[in-house]
Amino acid sequence: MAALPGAALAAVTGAPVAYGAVPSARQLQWHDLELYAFLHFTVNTFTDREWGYGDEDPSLFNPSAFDADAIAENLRDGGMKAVILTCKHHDGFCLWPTRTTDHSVRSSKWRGGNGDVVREMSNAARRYGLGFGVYVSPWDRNAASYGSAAYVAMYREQLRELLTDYGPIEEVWHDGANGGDGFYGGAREKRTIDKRTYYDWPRTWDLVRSLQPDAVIFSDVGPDIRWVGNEQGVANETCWATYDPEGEHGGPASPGDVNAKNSGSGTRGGSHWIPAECDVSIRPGWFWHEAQSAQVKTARQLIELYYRSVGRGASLLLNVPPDRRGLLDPIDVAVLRAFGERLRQTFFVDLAAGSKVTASNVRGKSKTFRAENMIEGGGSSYWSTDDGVTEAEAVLEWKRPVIFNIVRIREKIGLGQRVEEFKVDVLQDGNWRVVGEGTSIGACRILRLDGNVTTNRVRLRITKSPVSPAISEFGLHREPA
Ligand code: FUL
Repeated sequence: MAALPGAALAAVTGAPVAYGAVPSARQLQWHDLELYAFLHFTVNTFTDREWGYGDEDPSLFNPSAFDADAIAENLRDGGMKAVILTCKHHDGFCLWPTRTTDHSVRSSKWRGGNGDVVREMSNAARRYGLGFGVYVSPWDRNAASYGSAAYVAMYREQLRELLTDYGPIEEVWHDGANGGDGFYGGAREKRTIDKRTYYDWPRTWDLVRSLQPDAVIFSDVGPDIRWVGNEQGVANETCWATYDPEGEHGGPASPGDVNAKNSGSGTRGGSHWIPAECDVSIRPGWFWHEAQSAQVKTARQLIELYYRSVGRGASLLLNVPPDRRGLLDPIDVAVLRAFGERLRQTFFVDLAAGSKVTASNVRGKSKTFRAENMIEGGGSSYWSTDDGVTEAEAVLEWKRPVIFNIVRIREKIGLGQRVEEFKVDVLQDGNWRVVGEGTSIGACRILRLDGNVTTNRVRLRITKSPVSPAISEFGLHREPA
């Protein structure tokens, strides 16, 4: 059959080819969370310690008023999208009635030995619309078998229980910490393991994948989510989602053995998509200590951390430890509420939405890739340029001036992390003035400007990119004073 007239002219420009490593479906889902909570809770809450030795009497664990719903409600009001519970910390005490050891809630007085913190917390999380994740410490200072193959089998069994019996799991958190000495069933000695080989991580991760294919796996080195390299809740100003981890002394990396100097920035052009997670506690310690109640971070400090983590393409994992009642401390709750409220006030209105948008180049002159896509929300569509056009600008215009102090930009990360440098300008008195600039964008880049800006024209300039940019969001917001 002859070609239809005009068919050659109508050749549609397809989507840009993905650049470098791209996120998996489970990572894309995780990117939407951005902000979620950590709950450090165990016998340490009652002994006032950070790392239990492993010889704690299980009857010490006896929260007087544990209320998972109340905790979940507080977290939701604080803007959290999920919660990760320390189901077992280094001391080995299990917050669920595991079949692998007696060292658990089953041997405590709490709920007459019939309680299950993991059950109550996971159910409550879902009731409040929060995802649920599990922290299970690979290091176990209680287990007599620690250091032998039998312990690794036990660790996997604990994961199997948690990943089978508690519904969908959002994230599985593998800590790299290992201090060596412990109770170990009464041996009270130092046990050293080879961090690279002992846990045989690839096998454990296969197990996680088979039981919870949608869960992301966190460790110092991924495979899905990487540690940011500090416990202050801060990513590098330039933070790539791509990453090639290396061991502390070079060579292959594994949990507990990573050159953390590169964790905050990632690797430009790295071969894997392994975005960073910034973990930090609202208090100096990870567990609740009464003596630290005067040192709870303020809502302003948390906001600052939000911009230095989420605002740099990473996530913020904020620890808010339950107290001895099994509730969040009222001081922490007040801070959480103020933090969540401030985020809502800032991001509720997007001033870009009411603008008229023009661009220096639109891919194939097609509606599919027009610059308006950046301000129309939804996130699935994006502005892109023709192949080979790696510098481009889009201008937003309003009839009446707008006032803002926050710029939020997102790339269409399904196509990889593309942009390397960008600038944001505003038109004032007939001249363009640079008000913000940056490097990596990725899932999210937030610029906090130097005070309020009033203008009726804003320009986004992509100034360096190896390939055509693909921008899914350009938002303008006003953070209250
Ligand atoms: C560290 C642990 O040693 C701390 O106790 C805490 O759990 C923190 C989140 O990770 O490696």
